Amino acid sequence: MPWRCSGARARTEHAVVRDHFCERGATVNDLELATAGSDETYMKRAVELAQGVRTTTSPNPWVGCVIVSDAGEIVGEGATAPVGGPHAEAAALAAAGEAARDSSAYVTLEPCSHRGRTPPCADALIAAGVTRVVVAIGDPDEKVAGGGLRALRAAGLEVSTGVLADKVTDQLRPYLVQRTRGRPYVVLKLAVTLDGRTAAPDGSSRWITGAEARRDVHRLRAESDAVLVGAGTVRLDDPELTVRDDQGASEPRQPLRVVLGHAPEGARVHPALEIEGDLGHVLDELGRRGVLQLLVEGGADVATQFHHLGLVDRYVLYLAPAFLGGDDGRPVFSGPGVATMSSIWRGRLVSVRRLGDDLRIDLEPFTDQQQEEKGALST
Ligand code: AOF
Ligand code: ZN
Repeated sequence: MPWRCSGARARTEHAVVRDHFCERGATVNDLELATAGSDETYMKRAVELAQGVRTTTSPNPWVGCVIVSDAGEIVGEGATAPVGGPHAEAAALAAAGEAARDSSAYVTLEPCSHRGRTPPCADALIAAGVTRVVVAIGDPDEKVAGGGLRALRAAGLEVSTGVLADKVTDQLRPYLVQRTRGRPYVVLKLAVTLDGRTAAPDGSSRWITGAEARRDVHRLRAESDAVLVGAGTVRLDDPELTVRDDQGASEPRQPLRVVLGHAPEGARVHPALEIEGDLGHVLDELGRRGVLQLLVEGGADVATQFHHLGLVDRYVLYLAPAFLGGDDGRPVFSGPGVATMSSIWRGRLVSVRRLGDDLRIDLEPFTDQQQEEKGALST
């Protein structure tokens, strides 16, 4: 029996699409096709809003929120402001004003329940008269950790979780890693020729990749809270490690510059945190300082240490269509690698993108579970 268009209360449906189909005398199947996943549609918008503030909220998470009226109309949108400013929900509620009454809120991360630098978002949603809250993932921060969802439910709001959870888990990974592991999410960046070299025999490495790939590196730095190099790289390359725009001007928010070892006086990397010792402790210290994402930029010794200790969460390789053409150029890693094929390190290919004439290849280590599954398949 066809679904009746008129009078059907469809809080989670996209009313605009629904009306469009109703006018055309659509049947239930058409309607289901058109409206299915509309929770996803609003959450997708919230994810987009969060992405827009990716580089400005740290050490807070980049969160997006959309307020949707009972009629399915978006009446308010918001994203996390820089530290000390309103959270995503507060911004979206402010934009919605009175229209937030009886609405649904779509938030990428569980609303907070604590009074930190700003009042609790769960309370703000309740006070504004929101009746349903759709959340992608929980907030592992110990100040929240389920408290936001409990507060909303206790106040009688309907709460759904898990909408676009995988997408948001990916999007917020550095935040989630730092809050659960106490250490930053580690990105190892390598710029390499196709014959696997990072510098010529004389140490010169400017530039292996083209302008577009270098711009991308600046974006990678902009989303990182700290950039780390070894003291050797400081002596050899004298890098500045700042985030610059296309005109070469410094961006207002700069990552913490970290040198493993001592950076000579007068080096362009100053002011920098000079730190030595066990890399695990270095990461603990950076985690304590609120570093969510650490970008490791070189050189070979540092890359090798991070790699061998299994401390890299993501490998970003910029591959230039060029050869140094011998075995005397600088390799990606230093010292002995694995002795035999059965010990080879293989990563999971996350993405391959073309940037001008170069390629950007992202790899992740396999998780323990993925390793086990692979092992089971190959035996
Ligand atoms: C939300 N919505 O948009 C964000 C949240 O110091 P505060 O008061 O700014 O609180 C920071 C904590 O709030 C942060 O560690 C995380 O648990 C949460 N972030 N929560 O409801 C947001 N950015
Ligand atoms: Zn909040």
